[in-house]
Parts: sequence; structure tokens; C-alpha cells
Amino acid sequence: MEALGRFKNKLNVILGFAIAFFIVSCGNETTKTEDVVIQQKIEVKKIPTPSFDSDSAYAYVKAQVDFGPRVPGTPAHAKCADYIADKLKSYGFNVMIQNGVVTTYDKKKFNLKNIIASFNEDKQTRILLCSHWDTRPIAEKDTKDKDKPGDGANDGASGVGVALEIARQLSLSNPEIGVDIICFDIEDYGTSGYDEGQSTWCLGSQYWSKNLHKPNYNAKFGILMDMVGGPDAIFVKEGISVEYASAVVDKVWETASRIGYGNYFIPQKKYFIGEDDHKYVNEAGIPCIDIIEYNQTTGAFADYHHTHNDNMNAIDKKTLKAVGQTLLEVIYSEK
Ligand code: AHN
Ligand code: ZN
Repeated sequence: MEALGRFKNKLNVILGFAIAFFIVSCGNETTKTEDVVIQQKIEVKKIPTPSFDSDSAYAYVKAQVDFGPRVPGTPAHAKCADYIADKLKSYGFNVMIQNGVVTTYDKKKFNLKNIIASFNEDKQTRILLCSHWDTRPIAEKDTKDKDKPGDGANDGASGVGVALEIARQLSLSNPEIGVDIICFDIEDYGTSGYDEGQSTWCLGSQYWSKNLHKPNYNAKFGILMDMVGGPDAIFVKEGISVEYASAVVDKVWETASRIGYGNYFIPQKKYFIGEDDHKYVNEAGIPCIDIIEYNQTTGAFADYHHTHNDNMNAIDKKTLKAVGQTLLEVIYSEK
């Protein structure tokens, strides 16, 4: 009898465990189902990526070119700054102009204007888009009129044009994150060599990196656009970008290929340009990449670079679309 009693007790214990296990399993099942439902809700909630309008971007590039070359110290330069600032304000950005005095390699002093614009200022997660908006004062790679500026349609205006169209799209469909746009001044007044150890290029971004517009300004990552409108442009992975921000390079190149622009964004080995504005954004502690047209075969920039052929004929709406749509996809996928 005693033995039977012990057996019953044992059975009860085993049964108890079995029931407990069953309840826990059921509990887990319920949680798992809820998880799936919640996950589905999050996926459904993603704000759809708007369609980048390349006609609009093209018009923004042309509007800048129509002012004439935006060479520092000229009326065209001053008028274009107002144009860019007004456009960004009209799309709901908070805009400030950072003023500063810089000295160029030929010992001229200029009052630079970095145009700095913020969207969704209350958002903690931010990304930074940048470009330069000034025009080079010379066309040294041309055979004639080397001492006169070109139109700077691709070199300067294209990046700002894409940024302005992205700004317009942000105003129409609010993303989950904050976006800052900086149009750097006096990027393109450089010469070979250094001036007292300082680079003669990228004077606006160099100034900004040492004098941030807001103390402790930060962004999750930055994307510089430089010469992003050339016909059949190819963007390969640039060296400084890969060195400082390889995860951002991969994110952007993978995004481009996922949405069908892998023919523009080639996952090819890195190359080094001398420098560009993103170098100084990286020095300010923000991982920043450069989308810049570069011909890996010739080992040079496109043949219109720093010539009088860098005019509206050097702008192709299809390239503006490839870059603009890729960046919108990146922005609207970010949380
Ligand atoms: C140099 O040519 C040293 N760096 C490329 C920066 C640049 C000039 N981008 C446009 N123009
Ligand atoms: Zn240039």
C-alpha cells in the first residue's frame, strides 16, 4: 500500500510538471503570436518612400546655374545663397547662415556662407546631407578661357539640386527621423599643395568642422553629394568614405542596388580622391561618405570637370533620379 502511495505521489509530481510545462508552452505560444502581430503592425506602419522628381531637381540645378557662376565675392554668389536659403525655408526647414572669414591660397579674404538647414528639429535620430554650392573661379582644365569660371552645373549645383528636391519631398511626407542639410561654401577655390599645412580646398567645411553651428551637433551619419548629375555617371566606393564610414557606404550602395540603381552605384574597390568636404565632416566625428563621380578606368574625374563643358549639358535627369531616389529610400528606411 505504501509503495502504491509513493507511486501515486510520484505520478502527481510528474503530472504537475507536465501541466506546468503545458501552461508555460501555451504562454510562450501566446507571446510569440503577439510578437508576430506587433512586428506586422510595425512593418505596415513604415512611411512609404516618396518618388523623387528629377524634373524638379533639374529645375533647381538650372536655377543656380542661371545666376551665373557662384564665385565667392560676386553678386551671383550672394543671390544664390538667398535662393537656396529661401527654398529650404519654404519646405519647413529651420535655416541659418554660418558666416566666417577665410583666406584663399592667393591671399584673398572672403566672407563664407555655409547654409545650414534642419528638418524635424525635435528628433534625436538625424542624418546629414551635404554638398558644396560655390563655383570654382577658374576652368584650368579647359583649353581656352582657363582664367574664367565655368557654370559649375555638375560641380556644385547638382548636389544642391538633389538636396532641394529631397527637402521638398520631406515637406510633403514627414519621415521618422530628423534631416539636416548643409550647403558648404568655398569648397572649390583650391590649388595643389598646402598652405601653412592647411588644405586650400574645402574651406567652408574646414571652417564648420572647427566651429560647429550648434555645440555638440551630431548626426548618425552624413552623405556628401559631389558631381551627382553627370550622364552615365558611375559611383564607386571612395577611399576616405570606406576608411571612416564603411557601414554607411555599404548601406547606400546596397540600397541603390535593391531599388534598381546598381548600374550607377558599383560595388567596386575603393579609390582615393585627394579630399572632399566629407573629410572634415568625419573629422567633426560624424561618419560621412562621398557620392562622387569618378572614372576608375581613366583614374580621373569626368572630362568636363573644371572646364567650360560643366554646363547644363553635363546634367542628366536619370542620374539625378538614381541618386535622389536612393537617398530618399535611405531616409525613409531609417528609424
Ligand atoms: C580635389 O580635387 C583635391 N578634390 C576633389 C574635390 C572637388 C573639387 N570636388 C569638386 N571639385
Ligand atoms: Zn571642383
